[in-house]
Amino acid sequence: MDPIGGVMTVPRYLAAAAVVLLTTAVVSTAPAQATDAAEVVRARGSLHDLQLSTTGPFDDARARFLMVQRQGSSVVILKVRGIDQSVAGRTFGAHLHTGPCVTGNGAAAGPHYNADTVAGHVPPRVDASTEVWLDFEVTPAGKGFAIARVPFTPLPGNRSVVIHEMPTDHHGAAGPRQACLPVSW
Ligand SMILES: [Cu+2]
Repeated sequence: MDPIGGVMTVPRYLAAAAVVLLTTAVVSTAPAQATDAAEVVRARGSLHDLQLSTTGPFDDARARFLMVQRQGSSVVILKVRGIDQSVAGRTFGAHLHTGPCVTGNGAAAGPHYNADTVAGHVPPRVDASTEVWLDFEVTPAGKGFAIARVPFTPLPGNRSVVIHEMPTDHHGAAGPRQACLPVSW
């Protein structure tokens, strides 16, 4: 596991399954018993600007989000495109936050979704196993891709993926909030 980027090694079959789900128009749920079924959460659309007073690299960007929850763990994928190519090669922090994605209001997204906090642990552990960290490096074509696997299943709500200005550090901090994608389920 890379504690900085939050991108963990994912079993190849899981990554392949997740990519297929993300790129296929038709959703097919697992055919196994109900107890073994996967919950699939999807979101897509233009990013909402959280820095309205300045021009930013995500002003014209779009994103797709996929989360597959199964047997107590989740595989989460974030794909971003339309990023300004001037930031190619830079890494940006991104996380699942508890609150909604509201244009111009970064605070509305609230703190990171943290499974330890949800479980009532004080203080909560903050790392890529208790939170969904989706840092990505921008390609020369202005795209970003992140995949993470976490040993918990985030609870439903009106939530958001927030993209920050910096890579995520050991404390989970990544600088000012740049843009967000609404994720509700
Ligand atoms: Cu964040």
